[in-house]
Amino acid sequence: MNEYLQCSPEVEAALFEGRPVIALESTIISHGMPYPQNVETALACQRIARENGAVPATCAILGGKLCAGLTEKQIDCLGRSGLAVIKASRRDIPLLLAQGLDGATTVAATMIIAQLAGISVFATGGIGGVHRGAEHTMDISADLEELANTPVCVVCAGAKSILDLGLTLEYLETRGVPVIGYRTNVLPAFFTATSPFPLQWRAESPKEIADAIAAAKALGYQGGMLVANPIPADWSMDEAVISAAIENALIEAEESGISGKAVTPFLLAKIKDLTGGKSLASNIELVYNNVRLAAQISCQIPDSRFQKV
Ligand code: PSU
Ligand code: MN
Repeated sequence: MNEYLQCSPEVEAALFEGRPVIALESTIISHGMPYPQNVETALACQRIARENGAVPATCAILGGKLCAGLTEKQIDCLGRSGLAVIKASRRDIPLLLAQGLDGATTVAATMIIAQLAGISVFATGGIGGVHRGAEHTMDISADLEELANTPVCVVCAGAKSILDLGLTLEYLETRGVPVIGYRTNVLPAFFTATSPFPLQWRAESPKEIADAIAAAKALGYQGGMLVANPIPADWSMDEAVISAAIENALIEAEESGISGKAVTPFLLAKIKDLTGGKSLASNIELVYNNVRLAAQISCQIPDSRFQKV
Protein backbone atom coordinates (compact mmCIF):
# COMPACT_ATOMS: atom_id res chain seq x y z
CA MET A 1 0.00 0.00 0.00
CA ASN A 2 1.09 3.56 -0.70
CA GLU A 3 3.02 5.02 2.25
CA TYR A 4 0.80 8.10 2.29
CA LEU A 5 -2.49 6.21 2.18
CA GLN A 6 -4.27 5.44 5.44
CA CYS A 7 -7.48 3.41 5.25
CA SER A 8 -9.53 2.98 8.40
CA PRO A 9 -9.58 -0.64 9.66
CA GLU A 10 -13.21 -0.98 8.54
CA VAL A 11 -12.53 0.32 5.03
CA GLU A 12 -9.36 -1.73 4.76
CA ALA A 13 -11.18 -4.94 5.73
CA ALA A 14 -14.09 -4.28 3.34
CA LEU A 15 -11.74 -3.59 0.43
CA PHE A 16 -9.64 -6.64 1.22
CA GLU A 17 -12.74 -8.82 1.20
CA GLY A 18 -14.14 -7.16 -1.96
CA ARG A 19 -17.24 -5.83 -0.16
CA PRO A 20 -18.93 -2.63 -1.42
CA VAL A 21 -17.31 0.62 -0.33
CA ILE A 22 -18.15 4.16 -1.42
CA ALA A 23 -16.03 7.28 -1.09
CA LEU A 24 -17.41 10.55 0.34
CA GLU A 25 -15.70 13.94 0.11
CA SER A 26 -14.86 16.46 2.84
CA THR A 27 -14.78 19.89 1.16
CA ILE A 28 -18.55 19.67 1.38
CA ILE A 29 -18.12 19.36 5.18
CA SER A 30 -15.64 22.17 5.78
CA HIS A 31 -16.46 24.55 2.95
CA GLY A 32 -19.87 23.56 1.62
CA MET A 33 -22.14 23.76 4.69
CA PRO A 34 -22.24 25.57 8.04
CA TYR A 35 -21.56 23.89 11.40
CA PRO A 36 -23.28 21.87 12.87
CA GLN A 37 -25.38 20.81 9.87
CA ASN A 38 -22.19 19.85 8.03
CA VAL A 39 -21.22 17.29 10.68
CA GLU A 40 -24.78 15.97 11.06
CA THR A 41 -25.00 15.54 7.28
CA ALA A 42 -21.62 13.81 7.00
CA LEU A 43 -22.56 11.36 9.76
CA ALA A 44 -25.99 10.74 8.24
CA CYS A 45 -24.32 10.03 4.87
CA GLN A 46 -22.26 7.32 6.54
CA ARG A 47 -25.44 5.83 8.06
CA ILE A 48 -27.28 5.89 4.73
CA ALA A 49 -24.37 4.20 2.96
CA ARG A 50 -24.45 1.38 5.52
CA GLU A 51 -28.25 1.04 5.34
CA ASN A 52 -27.81 0.54 1.60
CA GLY A 53 -25.11 -2.09 1.94
CA ALA A 54 -21.90 -0.10 1.46
CA VAL A 55 -19.11 0.80 3.85
CA PRO A 56 -18.60 4.61 3.79
CA ALA A 57 -15.08 5.92 3.27
CA THR A 58 -15.16 9.63 4.03
CA CYS A 59 -11.92 11.01 2.63
CA ALA A 60 -9.66 13.83 3.82
CA ILE A 61 -6.00 14.65 4.27
CA LEU A 62 -5.04 14.53 7.93
CA GLY A 63 -1.54 15.11 9.24
CA GLY A 64 -0.14 14.63 5.74
CA LYS A 65 -1.89 11.29 5.15
CA LEU A 66 -4.50 10.50 2.51
CA CYS A 67 -7.26 9.12 4.71
CA ALA A 68 -10.12 6.90 3.51
CA GLY A 69 -12.56 6.32 6.37
CA LEU A 70 -12.75 8.87 9.16
CA THR A 71 -13.86 8.58 12.79
CA GLU A 72 -16.76 10.67 14.11
CA LYS A 73 -14.23 12.76 15.97
CA GLN A 74 -12.25 13.49 12.81
CA ILE A 75 -15.44 14.47 10.95
CA ASP A 76 -16.47 16.71 13.84
CA CYS A 77 -13.08 18.39 13.77
CA LEU A 78 -13.31 19.08 10.01
CA GLY A 79 -16.82 20.46 10.49
CA ARG A 80 -15.87 22.75 13.35
CA SER A 81 -12.76 24.04 11.62
CA GLY A 82 -14.74 25.09 8.54
CA LEU A 83 -12.90 27.49 6.26
CA ALA A 84 -9.79 27.26 8.45
CA VAL A 85 -9.04 23.87 6.87
CA ILE A 86 -7.31 24.06 3.50
CA LYS A 87 -9.61 23.20 0.59
CA ALA A 88 -7.51 20.55 -1.10
CA SER A 89 -7.68 19.76 -4.80
CA ARG A 90 -5.18 17.83 -6.96
CA ARG A 91 -2.58 20.61 -7.01
CA ASP A 92 -2.44 20.80 -3.20
CA ILE A 93 -1.80 17.15 -2.40
CA PRO A 94 2.01 16.94 -2.71
CA LEU A 95 2.55 19.98 -0.49
CA LEU A 96 0.03 18.94 2.16
CA LEU A 97 1.66 15.51 2.35
CA ALA A 98 5.21 16.82 2.45
CA GLN A 99 4.35 19.29 5.21
CA GLY A 100 2.14 16.95 7.23
CA LEU A 101 -0.89 19.23 6.97
CA ASP A 102 -4.68 18.75 6.93
CA GLY A 103 -6.91 19.32 3.91
CA ALA A 104 -10.60 18.95 3.13
CA THR A 105 -10.71 17.11 -0.18
CA THR A 106 -12.67 18.28 -3.23
CA VAL A 107 -14.17 15.89 -5.76
CA ALA A 108 -10.83 15.81 -7.61
CA ALA A 109 -8.73 15.06 -4.52
CA THR A 110 -11.26 12.54 -3.21
CA MET A 111 -11.16 10.70 -6.55
CA ILE A 112 -7.39 10.45 -6.21
CA ILE A 113 -7.70 8.94 -2.73
CA ALA A 114 -10.48 6.61 -3.87
CA GLN A 115 -8.42 5.31 -6.75
CA LEU A 116 -5.35 4.72 -4.58
CA ALA A 117 -7.48 2.83 -2.08
CA GLY A 118 -9.30 0.83 -4.76
CA ILE A 119 -12.76 2.39 -4.35
CA SER A 120 -14.67 2.74 -7.61
CA VAL A 121 -17.83 4.66 -6.59
CA PHE A 122 -18.04 8.05 -4.91
CA ALA A 123 -21.04 10.15 -3.84
CA THR A 124 -21.04 13.93 -3.58
CA GLY A 125 -23.50 16.83 -3.94
CA GLY A 126 -22.37 18.81 -6.94
CA ILE A 127 -19.16 18.76 -8.96
CA GLY A 128 -17.07 21.76 -9.86
CA GLY A 129 -17.19 22.76 -13.53
CA VAL A 130 -16.71 25.54 -16.01
CA HIS A 131 -17.63 28.79 -14.26
CA ARG A 132 -19.76 31.39 -15.97
CA GLY A 133 -17.41 33.87 -17.61
CA ALA A 134 -14.61 31.30 -17.83
CA GLU A 135 -13.70 32.77 -21.21
CA HIS A 136 -12.27 35.69 -19.18
CA THR A 137 -11.30 34.11 -15.85
CA MET A 138 -10.18 30.63 -17.03
CA ASP A 139 -11.95 29.35 -13.91
CA ILE A 140 -12.51 25.69 -14.70
CA SER A 141 -12.59 23.23 -11.83
CA ALA A 142 -9.87 20.60 -11.61
CA ASP A 143 -12.75 18.17 -10.95
CA LEU A 144 -13.33 17.96 -14.72
CA GLU A 145 -9.76 16.96 -15.50
CA GLU A 146 -9.87 14.42 -12.71
CA LEU A 147 -13.00 12.89 -14.19
CA ALA A 148 -11.08 12.63 -17.45
CA ASN A 149 -8.07 10.93 -15.89
CA THR A 150 -9.06 8.91 -12.85
CA PRO A 151 -11.21 5.78 -13.00
CA VAL A 152 -13.82 6.53 -10.34
CA CYS A 153 -17.57 6.84 -10.87
CA VAL A 154 -18.90 10.04 -9.26
CA VAL A 155 -22.58 10.31 -8.36
CA CYS A 156 -23.77 13.94 -8.18
CA ALA A 157 -26.97 15.97 -8.55
CA GLY A 158 -25.64 17.71 -11.64
CA ALA A 159 -24.05 21.12 -11.19
CA LYS A 160 -25.31 24.41 -9.85
CA SER A 161 -26.06 27.13 -12.29
CA ILE A 162 -23.32 29.19 -10.62
CA LEU A 163 -21.53 27.23 -13.36
CA ASP A 164 -22.04 27.32 -17.10
CA LEU A 165 -23.78 23.96 -17.44
CA GLY A 166 -23.56 23.87 -21.24
CA LEU A 167 -19.82 24.49 -21.27
CA THR A 168 -19.31 22.02 -18.43
CA LEU A 169 -20.95 19.30 -20.53
CA GLU A 170 -18.90 20.30 -23.58
CA TYR A 171 -15.71 20.02 -21.55
CA LEU A 172 -16.67 16.58 -20.27
CA GLU A 173 -17.50 15.46 -23.80
CA THR A 174 -14.16 16.65 -25.15
CA ARG A 175 -12.32 14.82 -22.36
CA GLY A 176 -14.29 11.64 -22.99
CA VAL A 177 -16.20 11.42 -19.73
CA PRO A 178 -19.46 9.47 -19.89
CA VAL A 179 -22.29 11.44 -18.26
CA ILE A 180 -25.24 9.24 -17.36
CA GLY A 181 -28.62 10.64 -16.34
CA TYR A 182 -30.23 8.51 -13.67
CA ARG A 183 -33.84 8.21 -14.82
CA THR A 184 -33.49 11.56 -16.60
CA ASN A 185 -32.65 12.76 -20.12
CA VAL A 186 -31.21 16.13 -19.09
CA LEU A 187 -28.47 17.38 -16.80
CA PRO A 188 -30.04 18.19 -13.41
CA ALA A 189 -29.18 21.65 -12.06
CA PHE A 190 -28.51 20.61 -8.44
CA PHE A 191 -31.35 22.52 -6.70
CA THR A 192 -33.76 21.68 -9.52
CA ALA A 193 -34.22 18.40 -11.37
CA THR A 194 -34.04 19.73 -14.90
CA SER A 195 -32.11 22.03 -17.22
CA PRO A 196 -32.19 22.68 -20.97
CA PHE A 197 -29.09 20.49 -21.46
CA PRO A 198 -29.73 17.00 -22.88
CA LEU A 199 -27.56 14.01 -21.96
CA GLN A 200 -26.45 11.23 -24.26
CA TRP A 201 -27.00 8.41 -21.80
CA ARG A 202 -29.69 7.43 -19.36
CA ALA A 203 -29.83 4.57 -16.86
CA GLU A 204 -32.91 3.15 -15.17
CA SER A 205 -31.18 1.00 -12.55
CA PRO A 206 -28.01 0.90 -10.43
CA LYS A 207 -27.11 -2.34 -12.23
CA GLU A 208 -26.89 -0.60 -15.62
CA ILE A 209 -24.38 1.85 -14.17
CA ALA A 210 -22.42 -0.91 -12.46
CA ASP A 211 -22.23 -2.75 -15.79
CA ALA A 212 -20.80 0.36 -17.47
CA ILE A 213 -18.20 0.66 -14.70
CA ALA A 214 -17.28 -3.00 -15.15
CA ALA A 215 -16.89 -2.51 -18.92
CA ALA A 216 -14.63 0.52 -18.45
CA LYS A 217 -12.60 -1.44 -15.93
CA ALA A 218 -12.25 -4.41 -18.28
CA LEU A 219 -10.88 -2.06 -20.95
CA GLY A 220 -8.45 -0.47 -18.51
CA TYR A 221 -10.07 2.90 -19.27
CA GLN A 222 -8.17 5.83 -17.81
CA GLY A 223 -11.01 8.15 -16.99
CA GLY A 224 -13.98 8.21 -14.67
CA MET A 225 -17.70 8.48 -15.12
CA LEU A 226 -20.33 10.93 -13.96
CA VAL A 227 -23.80 9.94 -12.83
CA ALA A 228 -26.29 12.80 -12.69
CA ASN A 229 -29.02 12.00 -10.18
CA PRO A 230 -31.82 14.59 -9.99
CA ILE A 231 -32.85 16.06 -6.63
CA PRO A 232 -36.02 14.30 -5.34
CA ALA A 233 -39.19 16.19 -6.31
CA ASP A 234 -40.14 16.92 -2.67
CA TRP A 235 -36.92 18.85 -2.18
CA SER A 236 -36.60 20.55 -5.54
CA MET A 237 -36.49 24.35 -5.23
CA ASP A 238 -38.57 26.93 -7.01
CA GLU A 239 -36.76 27.77 -10.23
CA ALA A 240 -37.34 31.53 -9.97
CA VAL A 241 -36.27 31.72 -6.30
CA ILE A 242 -33.03 29.82 -6.81
CA SER A 243 -32.15 31.60 -10.07
CA ALA A 244 -32.56 35.00 -8.41
CA ALA A 245 -30.42 33.92 -5.44
CA ILE A 246 -27.68 32.63 -7.74
CA GLU A 247 -27.68 35.81 -9.84
CA ASN A 248 -27.41 37.97 -6.71
CA ALA A 249 -24.68 35.79 -5.23
CA LEU A 250 -22.68 36.06 -8.47
CA ILE A 251 -22.97 39.86 -8.40
CA GLU A 252 -21.81 39.98 -4.77
CA ALA A 253 -18.86 37.71 -5.54
CA GLU A 254 -17.83 39.95 -8.40
CA GLU A 255 -18.20 43.13 -6.29
CA SER A 256 -16.23 41.61 -3.41
CA GLY A 257 -13.44 40.54 -5.76
CA ILE A 258 -13.73 36.86 -4.81
CA SER A 259 -11.63 34.61 -7.03
CA GLY A 260 -9.95 31.23 -7.29
CA LYS A 261 -10.92 28.45 -4.96
CA ALA A 262 -12.85 30.84 -2.68
CA VAL A 263 -15.51 31.34 -5.36
CA THR A 264 -17.59 28.18 -4.81
CA PRO A 265 -17.71 28.32 -0.97
CA PHE A 266 -18.57 32.06 -1.11
CA LEU A 267 -21.44 31.48 -3.54
CA LEU A 268 -22.79 28.52 -1.56
CA ALA A 269 -22.92 30.54 1.67
CA LYS A 270 -24.55 33.53 -0.07
CA ILE A 271 -27.19 31.36 -1.74
CA LYS A 272 -28.03 29.81 1.61
CA ASP A 273 -28.50 33.27 3.19
CA LEU A 274 -30.49 34.58 0.23
CA THR A 275 -32.92 31.63 0.34
CA GLY A 276 -33.36 31.80 4.12
CA GLY A 277 -31.67 28.43 4.58
CA LYS A 278 -33.99 26.61 2.15
CA SER A 279 -31.13 25.84 -0.19
CA LEU A 280 -29.27 24.12 2.65
CA ALA A 281 -32.17 21.77 3.38
CA SER A 282 -32.37 20.87 -0.33
CA ASN A 283 -28.62 20.48 -0.53
CA ILE A 284 -28.61 18.00 2.35
CA GLU A 285 -31.42 15.89 0.86
CA LEU A 286 -29.85 15.67 -2.57
CA VAL A 287 -26.60 14.46 -1.02
CA TYR A 288 -28.49 11.70 0.83
CA ASN A 289 -30.15 10.76 -2.44
CA ASN A 290 -26.74 10.47 -4.10
CA VAL A 291 -25.28 8.40 -1.28
CA ARG A 292 -28.19 5.98 -1.59
CA LEU A 293 -27.66 5.56 -5.34
CA ALA A 294 -23.86 5.27 -5.05
CA ALA A 295 -24.25 2.55 -2.41
CA GLN A 296 -26.74 0.69 -4.61
CA ILE A 297 -24.35 0.91 -7.58
CA SER A 298 -21.43 -0.34 -5.49
CA CYS A 299 -23.51 -3.36 -4.42
CA GLN A 300 -23.98 -4.30 -8.09
CA ILE A 301 -20.28 -4.37 -8.91
CA PRO A 302 -19.13 -7.99 -8.47
CA ASP A 303 -15.72 -6.97 -7.16
CA SER A 304 -16.00 -3.30 -6.32
CA ARG A 305 -12.26 -2.73 -6.56
CA PHE A 306 -10.38 -1.03 -9.31
CA GLN A 307 -6.82 -2.24 -9.58
CA LYS A 308 -4.86 -1.34 -6.50
CA VAL A 309 -1.96 1.01 -7.04
N1 PSU B 1 -20.32 22.39 -5.63
C1 PSU B 1 -21.27 22.32 -4.68
N2 PSU B 1 -20.91 22.07 -3.40
C2 PSU B 1 -19.60 21.87 -3.05
C3 PSU B 1 -18.61 21.92 -4.07
C4 PSU B 1 -19.01 22.19 -5.33
O1 PSU B 1 -22.43 22.49 -5.00
O2 PSU B 1 -19.31 21.64 -1.87
C5 PSU B 1 -17.19 21.66 -3.72
C6 PSU B 1 -16.80 20.23 -4.11
O3 PSU B 1 -15.89 19.73 -3.16
C7 PSU B 1 -16.10 20.42 -5.44
C8 PSU B 1 -15.41 21.74 -5.22
O4 PSU B 1 -15.19 19.39 -5.76
O5 PSU B 1 -16.33 22.52 -4.49
C9 PSU B 1 -15.03 22.42 -6.50
O6 PSU B 1 -14.27 23.54 -6.20
P1 PSU B 1 -13.50 24.31 -7.37
O7 PSU B 1 -14.58 24.85 -8.27
O8 PSU B 1 -12.71 25.36 -6.66
O9 PSU B 1 -12.66 23.26 -8.06
MN1 MN C 1 -11.95 27.31 -9.62
